[in-house]
Amino acid sequence: MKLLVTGGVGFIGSNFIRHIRQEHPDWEITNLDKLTYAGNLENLKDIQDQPGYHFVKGDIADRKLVDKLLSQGFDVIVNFAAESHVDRSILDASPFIETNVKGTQVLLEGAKRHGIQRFIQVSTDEVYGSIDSGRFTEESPLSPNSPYSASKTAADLLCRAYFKTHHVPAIVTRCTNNFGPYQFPEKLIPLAVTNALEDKPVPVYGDGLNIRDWIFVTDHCRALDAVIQKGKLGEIYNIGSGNEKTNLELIRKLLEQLDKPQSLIQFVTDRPAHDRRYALNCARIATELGWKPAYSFEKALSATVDWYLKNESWWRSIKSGEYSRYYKKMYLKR
Ligand code: NAD
Ligand code: TDX
Repeated sequence: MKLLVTGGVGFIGSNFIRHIRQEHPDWEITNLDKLTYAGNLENLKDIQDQPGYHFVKGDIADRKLVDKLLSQGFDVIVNFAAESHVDRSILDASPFIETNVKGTQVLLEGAKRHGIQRFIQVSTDEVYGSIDSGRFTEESPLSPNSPYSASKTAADLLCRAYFKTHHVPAIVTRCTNNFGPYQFPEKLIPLAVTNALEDKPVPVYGDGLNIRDWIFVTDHCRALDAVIQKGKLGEIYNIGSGNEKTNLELIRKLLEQLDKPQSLIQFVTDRPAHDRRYALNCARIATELGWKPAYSFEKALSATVDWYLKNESWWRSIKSGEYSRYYKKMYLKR
């Protein structure tokens, strides 16, 4: 099996590549990544020289490059490459349209021309928008509220259109909030843990009562592995673990685990159009593919906190770079 993984240097992509190396050592992986602020080669340092793994620096929106690469012959494309942070999409949506929309369209065209057997689009639960009670199924209407989620919705629907129109064998997955090792510290869990370790305030948007369903990244990778092997072409699969927490509950738990005072919590101005709650019905992937989450939330959260404690140089070097300019822009005005 020959896989083209895009955005594989980022948080989920790097965990996915590590998972596939372990579970399917005979699968060959080429990783196409632009190395944006979120792409850190350190994330795959242990794998970079292994046989059967190849890295290509480049942009998924670069048609010529994608065409040349796909002419090498691949069975599967797994598209993780994206601008992935909601707050950045509020500051400037342009790179989100370029990568998430145009980049996905370029990959779909390439898949069409080069006879790819499976195209996995890593979409998100955010395409559905917010739900106060109940759970979204794969048939629920799409109602994105941020430029990030609108760009992911466009990409998600392009997959449907290329499947219907051109028979590109696309499958879309919509997962809830991931956490785990190598997550960039602009996202809630690593931001809270690393700020607390530095005795800095932990910003909580609005009243802190927004709810997310948190899934350990390895469970998401296991689900994608099942979709590659057994997913039905043209299908959509919700992926979640039912660990619903308010942001405040989660941050309180993290501060407790780190033995840091609750007074580090700092309420700040809310995110515009802040989705109140995400929740998915994941019966389809359970019934059709036999996937269910394997990790308990408590254990996975402790393992994640331990990882940040043991890998201080990883996050400190990120926090002292481009990130520090973003952080000032994002939080000093709040
Ligand atoms: P991330 O920001 O950590 O990583 C994104 C990666 O994509 C980086 O390595 C970056 O360099 C690369 N990239 C960006 N633009 C590119 C381009 N034009 N060409 C090639 N590479 C490019 O993101 P993540 O959290 O790992 O998310 C991965 C995917 O999963 C995204 O598509 C995201 O929408 C989706 N997703 C994320 C979550 C979550 O909780 N993090 C949940 C559901 C879905
Ligand atoms: O400092 C913060 N304070 C805070 O209260 C940050 C960074 C976030 N929040 C809140 C906003 C959200 O309610 O915490 C929640 C989680 O925020 P993020 O980590 O930014 O994630 P979210 O906006 O929910 O989106 C994530 O899940 C779906 C990923 O970033 C997306 O890529 C994915 O599609």
